[in-house]
Amino acid sequence: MTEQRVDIKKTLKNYSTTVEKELEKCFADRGIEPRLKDAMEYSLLAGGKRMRPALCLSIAAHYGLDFDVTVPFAAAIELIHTYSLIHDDLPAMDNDDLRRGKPSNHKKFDEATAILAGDGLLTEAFSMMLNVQGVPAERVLQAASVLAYGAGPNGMVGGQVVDMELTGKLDVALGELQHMHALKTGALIVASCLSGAILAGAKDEELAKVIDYGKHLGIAFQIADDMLDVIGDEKELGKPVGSDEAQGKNTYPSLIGIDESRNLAIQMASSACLAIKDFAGAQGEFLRGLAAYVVQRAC
Ligand code: GRG
Repeated sequence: MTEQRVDIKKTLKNYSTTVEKELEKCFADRGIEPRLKDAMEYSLLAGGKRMRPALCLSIAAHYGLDFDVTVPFAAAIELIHTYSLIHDDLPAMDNDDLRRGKPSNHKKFDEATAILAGDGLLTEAFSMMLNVQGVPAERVLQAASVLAYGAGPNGMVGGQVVDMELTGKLDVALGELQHMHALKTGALIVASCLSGAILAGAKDEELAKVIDYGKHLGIAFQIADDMLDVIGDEKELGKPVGSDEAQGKNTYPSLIGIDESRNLAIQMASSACLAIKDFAGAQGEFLRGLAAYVVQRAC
């Protein structure tokens, strides 16, 4: 986990700039109701890290696919991520007033608009994916289907339901927490990785490596996110430190303590790196560096 020839922050920024340009075009000149367009763009262009599209782009590039071909698909993943954040902040869910340091979508607009902005983003994402040009149609269909699985009832939406069930519950087991996060946070990260490999036509044995990488990265990312809420980085979190505890959330630090959380995060990032140990070249370095970086943010 120590190689650092690729500047991870700079590379992530480059990916994010590329994706951002695509996101800015998504809803332009389409005759969409101005309030809905404003609400979708308010959250979509609010400065996220764009980590999930970067994973898709980098893995597709590792297997030889041009960025130009992958960018619309990768950007579509960010639409799904943005929808999930808008709905997660709603009063019926986490009831958060802030996201990325700004009023959450329903605070800036209203609840109904926020629900519809999320719906619009999710629907548009699948339209963007299915319209990808430059790769065989069966790969596009398979990649979009992977995203539907990761974002849907067997993935992120299912994880959100488990999260609601566990919130405020006492004596939650570590296994229950891990299951919840594997679905809520991990499934979209895995799907971002896997879809990039599928679009590029990677072989089955390669797909297994990519899934393994994504699963471990997802856990490392979630533990780091939980730790930031405790050790404090409001700039990174975009919401007050201690929000998880205030909401009765079970987190890695609340279950196993901060030191054990740190150890587990480092272990998960190492396992992610191990899964793609044979990825040579700049993308391999970036992907391993990213695994180390998500943990370093919180250590
Ligand atoms: C409402 C269906 C539905 C799902 C919501 C992803 C999710 C499920 C909720 C987000 C809540 C949350 C804080 C989860 C912890 C990990 C996480 C996904 C953090 C946000 O992702 P980042 O750090 O965000 O990639 P940016 O702002 O960089 O895009």
